[in-house]
Amino acid sequence: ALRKAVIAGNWKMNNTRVETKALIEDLIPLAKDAGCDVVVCVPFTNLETAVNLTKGTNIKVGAQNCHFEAKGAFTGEISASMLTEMGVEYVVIGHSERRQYFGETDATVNKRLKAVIDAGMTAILCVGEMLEDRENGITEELVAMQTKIALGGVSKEDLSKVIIAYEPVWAIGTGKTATADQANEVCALIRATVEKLYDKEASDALTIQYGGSMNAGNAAELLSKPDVDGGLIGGASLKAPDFATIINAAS
Ligand code: 3PY
Repeated sequence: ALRKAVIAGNWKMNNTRVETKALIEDLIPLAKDAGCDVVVCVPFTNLETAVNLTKGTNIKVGAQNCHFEAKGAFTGEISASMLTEMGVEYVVIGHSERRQYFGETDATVNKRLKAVIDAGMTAILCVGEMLEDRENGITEELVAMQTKIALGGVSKEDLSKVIIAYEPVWAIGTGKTATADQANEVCALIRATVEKLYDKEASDALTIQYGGSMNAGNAAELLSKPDVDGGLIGGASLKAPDFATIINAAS
């Protein structure tokens, strides 16, 4: 990676409050000398615990979703200001699990992304193709389209509040990882798409993570690639030593 890396754990729907406390307490000493930015994206119910425990440390806290409206009749949703009030600094937007299971579309991803930025938080925007798309040879078009729609109406200045995570859907929760070259190829394509939308200065500054079964064993090789600026880590972020190995590989 040519840029300072960001290593973010996506805990998904894992860990109770008690488990959150244990994991973060294990992680703090292991991550304290990190040469990259470290984020843990935890379930809503654990945000307050995570923010309190990480105060004064180099670990930042993220949520995994955020509604686009400021308030109102949206049962089960959480607004951006509810998150900022709690000290949350990052929000994962458009993870493929939300797109697949919860009806998330490129249009709602765009709205959520803008709500996160407007609230002063950093959005970790997930894009990526399904296996079928890759087999049909439309990875480039699809990922470029997801990126363009998600960034619609986002100014160049606000782009500094966006991280893009390239997560091939076929590599999520399957144990299959893209090769480092495949990951770099699509990360570079995303960067080229952003350059066309904005300019080279903006695309050079953008953090683009790889996600999809990144783990302690494959992180170093993935992170050695010039366009891979970090990782969004699923299962391996649930074990402090594994997550620490990835942090060290990025430092
Ligand atoms: C995974 O690695 O499984 C992820 O989805 C990370 O977000």
